[in-house]
Amino acid sequence: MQVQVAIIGAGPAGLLLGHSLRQAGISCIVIERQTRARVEERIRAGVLERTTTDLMARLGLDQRLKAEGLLHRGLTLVNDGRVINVEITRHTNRHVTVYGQTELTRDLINAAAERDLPIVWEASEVALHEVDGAAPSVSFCRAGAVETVRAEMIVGCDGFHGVSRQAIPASLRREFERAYPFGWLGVLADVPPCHPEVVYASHPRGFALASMRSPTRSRYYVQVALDEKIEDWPDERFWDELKLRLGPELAATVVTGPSIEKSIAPLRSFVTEPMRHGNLFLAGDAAHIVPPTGAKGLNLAASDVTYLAEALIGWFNHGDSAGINGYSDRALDRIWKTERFSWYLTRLMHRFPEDGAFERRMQDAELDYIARSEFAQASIAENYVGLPL
Ligand code: RFL
Ligand code: PHB
Repeated sequence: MQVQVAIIGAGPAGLLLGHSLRQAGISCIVIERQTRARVEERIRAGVLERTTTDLMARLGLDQRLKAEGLLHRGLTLVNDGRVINVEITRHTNRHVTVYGQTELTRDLINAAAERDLPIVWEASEVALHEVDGAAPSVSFCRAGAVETVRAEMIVGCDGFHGVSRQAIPASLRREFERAYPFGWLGVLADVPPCHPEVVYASHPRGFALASMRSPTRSRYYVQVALDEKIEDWPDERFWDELKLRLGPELAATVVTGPSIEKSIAPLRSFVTEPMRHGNLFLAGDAAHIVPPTGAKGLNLAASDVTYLAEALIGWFNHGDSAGINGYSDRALDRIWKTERFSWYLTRLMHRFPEDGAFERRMQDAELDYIARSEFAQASIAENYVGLPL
């Protein structure tokens, strides 16, 4: 098989890129390791920036997003029970949209067949060949047989644990990493959200987050130590801990119910440079990870794709190499600023085991400053809605 672009990974990055290229008449294929069911059921992000919703609109795939997405014009910070409202729309004239990554992924997968975007599911042993040579290709194993796709360009959208990043020689790669000494225990439940906005709460017992998927489905998280086990967190313990950390005002409106999903995710900041090597490009979590505190991971994947689609369309449809040559620098410029915001909000809102009394006072002083300063709130709002492309 021969295509112009072979895309590895059917997460948001791979699917958004595939649809963007097909819309411009470029032939491509998406090669995914998991089953379709597994990809569709992964519970992850929930907050979409304009960059992401605009991309869905340009693809003409935002009907359900427009109908079911919840517009959020503010976010709420809580410091030990004290509530701070950050009015996103007043400061930025923009909003964010709450719409599950699960739903976005489903919309993209459902539209793939009618838009002539082939997706290979359950491809094992995916391997990249000659990424900086004249005949790049991707091989994989499906139903016991080895298949090869020849492509002019290969894009690695295979997430943090994927294989594409390793196809860039280690001597040419620079990796930057910060692993945090805690994770998030997340719970999904069919109960109405406790608050109309997303809540980020700092508390002596650790961070907590209140979010939602719909008016009847809530998503909550609490900071936990990395060695915590799911089995030690029956629903009742989770709800008690969450309410304590959100503080009395918000705890009063928490409706509890049986969890329908419960998982622990570690927190990490990571960037690899450059994001291009020869005919191989990286996009999304394959190239960078942010801790989820700013709700930026999926949105960064969408902004990478916006840049990369433009670059590849320039190359294939107009013979212009400026976009593909500039892609890595252009994407990294926005990635580093978004890494900064996610790291900052993580540092501000969590309890770090290594912190002493001084660091605790710094967190309190900063949160008090934010509570009283329009300028500080405007800066948080500006970053939360997403920096311009
Ligand atoms: P994905 O979604 O990880 O998709 C990669 C795909 O590649 C496949 N794959 C392979 N395929 C073929 N061969 C291989 N060797 C392969 N290895 C892997 C995988 O099966 C998968 O289908 O990466 P992508 O597309 O770059 O998308 C990134 C986002 O998924 C991620 O950044 C967000 O989920 C992060 N995130 C959030 N982002 C936001 O913007 N807003 C949020 O509110 C938000 N909340 C979150 C989050 C991530 C979380 N977790 C679990 C890490 C909350 C959590 C708890
Ligand atoms: C979510 O709804 O899952 C969510 C919201 C905000 C975040 C992270 C996750 O910062």
